[in-house]
Amino acid sequence: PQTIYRKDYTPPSYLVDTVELGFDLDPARTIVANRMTMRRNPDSAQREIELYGENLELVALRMNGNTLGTQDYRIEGSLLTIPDTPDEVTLEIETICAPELNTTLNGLYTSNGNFYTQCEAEGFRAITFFPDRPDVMAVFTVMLRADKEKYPVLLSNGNLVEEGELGDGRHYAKWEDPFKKPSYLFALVAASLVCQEETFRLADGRDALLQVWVEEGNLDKTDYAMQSLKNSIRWDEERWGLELDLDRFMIVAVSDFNMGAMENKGLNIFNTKFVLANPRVATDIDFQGIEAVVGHEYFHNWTGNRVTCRDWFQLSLKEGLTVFRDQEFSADMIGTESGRAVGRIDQVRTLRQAQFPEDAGPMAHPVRPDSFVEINNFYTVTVYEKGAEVVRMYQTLLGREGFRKGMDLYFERHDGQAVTVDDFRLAMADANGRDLTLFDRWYSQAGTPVVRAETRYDELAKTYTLTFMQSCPATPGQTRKFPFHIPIAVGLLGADGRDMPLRINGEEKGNTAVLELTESEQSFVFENVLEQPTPSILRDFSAPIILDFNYGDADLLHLFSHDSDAVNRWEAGQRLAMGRLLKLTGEAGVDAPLNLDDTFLMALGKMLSDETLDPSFREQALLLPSEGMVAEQIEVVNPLSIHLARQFMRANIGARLRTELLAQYAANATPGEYSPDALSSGKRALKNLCLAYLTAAQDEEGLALAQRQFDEAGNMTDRVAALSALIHARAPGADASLQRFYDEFEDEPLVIDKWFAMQASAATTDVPAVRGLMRHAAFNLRNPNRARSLISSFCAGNPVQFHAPDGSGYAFWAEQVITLDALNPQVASRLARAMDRWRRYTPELQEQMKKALQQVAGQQRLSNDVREVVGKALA
Ligand code: BAL
Ligand code: ZN
Repeated sequence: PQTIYRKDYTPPSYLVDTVELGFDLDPARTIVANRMTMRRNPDSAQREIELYGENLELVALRMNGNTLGTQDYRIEGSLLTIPDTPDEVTLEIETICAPELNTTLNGLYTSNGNFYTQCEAEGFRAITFFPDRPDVMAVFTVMLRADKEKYPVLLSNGNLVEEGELGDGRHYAKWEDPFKKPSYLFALVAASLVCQEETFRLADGRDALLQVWVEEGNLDKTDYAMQSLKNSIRWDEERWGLELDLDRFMIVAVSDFNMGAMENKGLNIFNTKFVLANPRVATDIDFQGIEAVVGHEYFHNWTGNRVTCRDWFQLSLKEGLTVFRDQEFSADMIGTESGRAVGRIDQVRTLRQAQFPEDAGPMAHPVRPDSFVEINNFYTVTVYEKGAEVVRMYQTLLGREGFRKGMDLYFERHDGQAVTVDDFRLAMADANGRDLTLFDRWYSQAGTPVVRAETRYDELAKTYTLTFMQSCPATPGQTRKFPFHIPIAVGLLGADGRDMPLRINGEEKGNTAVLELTESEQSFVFENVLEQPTPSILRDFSAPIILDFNYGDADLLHLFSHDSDAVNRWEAGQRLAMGRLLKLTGEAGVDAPLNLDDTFLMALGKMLSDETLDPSFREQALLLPSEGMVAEQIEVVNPLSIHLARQFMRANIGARLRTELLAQYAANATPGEYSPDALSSGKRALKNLCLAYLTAAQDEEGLALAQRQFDEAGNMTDRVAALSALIHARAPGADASLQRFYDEFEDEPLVIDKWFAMQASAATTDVPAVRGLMRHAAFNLRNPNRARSLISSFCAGNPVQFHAPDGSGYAFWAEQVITLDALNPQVASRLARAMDRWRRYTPELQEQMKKALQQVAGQQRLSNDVREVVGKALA
């Protein structure tokens, strides 16, 4: 397959001013008429019109009224080229496609008999021939025609301008989007749906119509999405001065969807997972996800749609920025400092769990990649979450006000344009009179920087010197790295646990100083330091780096008890736990007896029972690093040793902190009506973690509590937590409870996804058991949520069984990647990433993983998506 390089970017040869699309919708044979007015781009040296089209039957092509024959144009792969074209052109193109045969869920497809589209990144070319690239922005008018009984609802972007009957049972609707947009933001829905709607007064006094569309039977699950949408609109007005620019804003939920959701202009299409919720079927985490994703897609209206990307290498321009915005939104919705910190801890966990491994593996790429084979493979944690960290660092370096000035300038300069991450960086720099040249390296260099810290206290001079040395490991295609511009927030704790006032070069810095690293080695001298301090480095996780500092246990215990920065307080606990997990893993690997020290357990116990702290924070502080995170710290990974070590630790916590766990289980009950607010969900999280530890220890009372909680649960959060605890503890009631759960929620697909996922990730579920679940009547490989709930949960979330010594997990993986690839390359390619880190396992496992990778790579017919992933893994 062909690699596309960022350096090869050239402007489009033609610009499109207007597009009129006519759809005669039929599942087997949809006719698309496309009429577009185009003009030569003065910025292009190219003379030809270039259009992209895939899986389309070309029926007619007319230029300025004249029909073109096959001698007038060329088609090579997906590129249609018309040479010798005049400066101004009207093209009329008629094509046919078959939505019901489209299992890729890219372009126009059917789901439960309804029509939906997904065009980002390059799905529009499966709908009609078009210069399908984000820097071609046009004004769209869309006419939809379909059977009225089957598809009573006809939606597209922008405003509804006309609708009516066509006779013979068909009807039509005409939509106009007043804003020019790239083709990836086009959408249509033709379906039998119902909606919750509301008019909402915008800050400027206009009324907007808000709608949440779902399949019949789901209207009892739309309140939270609607509320989240209203909160998002209000928040964007208040925090950034950004208003909704349309009269109508629609969200449509569809159960077959590759991504989480899509920000099509005025017509967001969502995976049902991020719309449908009520206490009976959705967990606290689901509610949080809905708020975040509804916010995310809404915020794209400015960061993505009004200002879009020049090319797909710039994807993080909109994604990193919009993730940052949705993170800030969620934090502001909680509204407390400790709630904000807990959200930040979740973000750090995601980075370490998923992004750091990506940055250290075969698919490592800069936030702004230099090349790709398949752009769909670059909707990654690096582009999204590391991209959000990069945006956050601007705010850390410039302050909140300075960052806002940069955002204002960015919109002032670039509204209506397709731009680059350089443009964003320059807006930030110019608005603040700062030179941010070096900051570009966060976009251009892959890999997680490692910052080693050393300290020296001079008792006589009363100075404390912090020296930092930064480096960054080589990544594919990038051997040499240059120093990054890294903000490191630092505090110093005295022996009494309080923050010391900080002074550097005679300047008072308050309790937290943001130090700026720009060189490979730099020292900072704190003055007037009256006693040897304990350093709290990288407060609030001020940069996406690995901090290499040799903390002793005493320092960590001190920070765990006292650090005023909640993120670093949590971090101290994680370091204490990680040290012990690594030691236990080593011991488990040689069958040595396992022991866990009292000091650590006492610190955990004290934290658990400290009721001055939010339950949600205590839950975070007690949650151990995952098996995957432990694996990242080890040179030669044996997943079984890690699992045994971590299980030993969990069981020990359960047994030796039994009294405290039972007490906190009782103290954090949330009687009364369910509410997904931060305090209640934090209490449930802590309570359910207590339950997980007690059952991990096979505590009889704990097991009885889990069964009772399952039997009596009034909400899905408590029900799933109890059932998971029963399954993982192999409790006698686990099987019967699983069956009851299934029977009760058989008609709720999102709950049945949980049912599959819980079983897939249990260490007792081996490959034959997964195959058994695949034969279950409710399993369906074509539905991405369902496929992921079983297959991905097993391959990526059940390390012990996936890495079974007999290689059965890898053989299963290869088989599923190959089967899925023929249906849906995007889903297959995600699953293929489960092998990213294969070179880090024991030689025996490596050999079998390599064999499985080679088996996939050796397939004749393979999508570019999967070929790129396995090819890079084997390279
Ligand atoms: N743009 C693809 C889905 C999302 O990031 O919102
Ligand atoms: Zn996004």
